[in-house]
Amino acid sequence: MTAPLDRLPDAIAASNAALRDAHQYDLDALTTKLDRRGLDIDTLIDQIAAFTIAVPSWGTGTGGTRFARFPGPGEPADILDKLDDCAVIHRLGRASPRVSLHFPWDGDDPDALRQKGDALGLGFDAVNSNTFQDQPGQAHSYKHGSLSHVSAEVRDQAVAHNLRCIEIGRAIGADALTVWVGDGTNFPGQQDFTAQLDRYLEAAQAIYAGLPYDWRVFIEHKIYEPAFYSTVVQDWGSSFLIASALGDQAQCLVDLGHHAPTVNVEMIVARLAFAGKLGGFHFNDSKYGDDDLDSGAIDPYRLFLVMREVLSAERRGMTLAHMIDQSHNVTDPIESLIVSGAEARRCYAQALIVDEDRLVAAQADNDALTASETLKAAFRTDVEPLLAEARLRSSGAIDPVAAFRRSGYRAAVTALRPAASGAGGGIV
Ligand SMILES: [Mn+2]
Repeated sequence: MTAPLDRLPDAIAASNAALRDAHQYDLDALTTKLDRRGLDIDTLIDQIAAFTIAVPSWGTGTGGTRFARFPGPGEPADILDKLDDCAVIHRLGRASPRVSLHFPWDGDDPDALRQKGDALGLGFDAVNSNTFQDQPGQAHSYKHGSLSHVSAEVRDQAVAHNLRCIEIGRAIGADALTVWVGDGTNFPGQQDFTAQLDRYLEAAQAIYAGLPYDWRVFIEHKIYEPAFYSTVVQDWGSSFLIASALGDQAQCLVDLGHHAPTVNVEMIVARLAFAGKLGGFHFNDSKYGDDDLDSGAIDPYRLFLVMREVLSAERRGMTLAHMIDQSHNVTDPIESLIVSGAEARRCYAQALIVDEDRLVAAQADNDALTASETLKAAFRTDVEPLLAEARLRSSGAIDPVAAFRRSGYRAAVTALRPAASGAGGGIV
């Protein structure tokens, strides 16, 4: 029997053969159009190929909500299965050569992780700690918080876990730690805001002190949930304050879904970049809150505007960690992660073709309409042929979802992997 991953090359070849002529026709048409603007197609394709985005190990299984989880067929049973799925995503989409791991969900065996990553040709992006959930056999509970807990024993336990994450991360070649805590309150008066932040900062300093010299720590904020009255690291202001207090190796991570619905997220990105404290992203999309929907599924224009700020920051020399953080409930997670990586690249490509000279001139003339139309002209451009060509040139699929379906990978792993339990809520 063909091993599931070995089904991909033939499927990619057959799928590409069927689509190649139409793709070339579309690419030629777009080349002609961009040529008129003086844009070099090969340069653009190289820039697009250089934009990569890490997939989250936890996103390869069906997420679920606090009501239920409805697992799909062939769900990964452990982190090694998850890494296989991540390899499928990258081999088809060519946008995600790295995986972001979450501990202790992903075990405690760096040698096994590294060997599997090497065998699959995958690297590792920022590692994530989890102090928002209790694990079997854990000495102290995080029910009432972790890094900001009133008890020093709980805080110490949370710090020790983060230090272990760094240790595992070093062993697998990662160079950053993302810290998100669920700490907060459900009732006014439940905790003192100031004392709580004091405790958080002291614990965060102990983690920071354990960072290797070439590592970064990303502070991730979130407006609410699981705490519904107040959250210790609730907004970019708190995140900036914390990252500033910790030092140069601490930066802010922007999860696109962690803000109030009307907040101007692209402006937050610009502000953090201005301050030199923008470290990375958790890409996803949302309609109401931390919905963790697929990137670009709800508001692709906002994703494009965020990507303009990303590109601007990178053009000024900043190194940003691009990661996906999504929960897939009604789709095949592999397909969602392929499409989400492509959507991020699409908006990045559209940002690359913005007529910046025209935009700057419009701004200088207070010509708001031309400024807006300049952005929309780039956003309206169908850059799919550029994305497909970037994939094709690196042995990926012109249409990665079509190639994935043709491969029969999901059916093949379903036959091999045990059926997943639907019990309990999903990830948060
Ligand atoms: Mn996140």
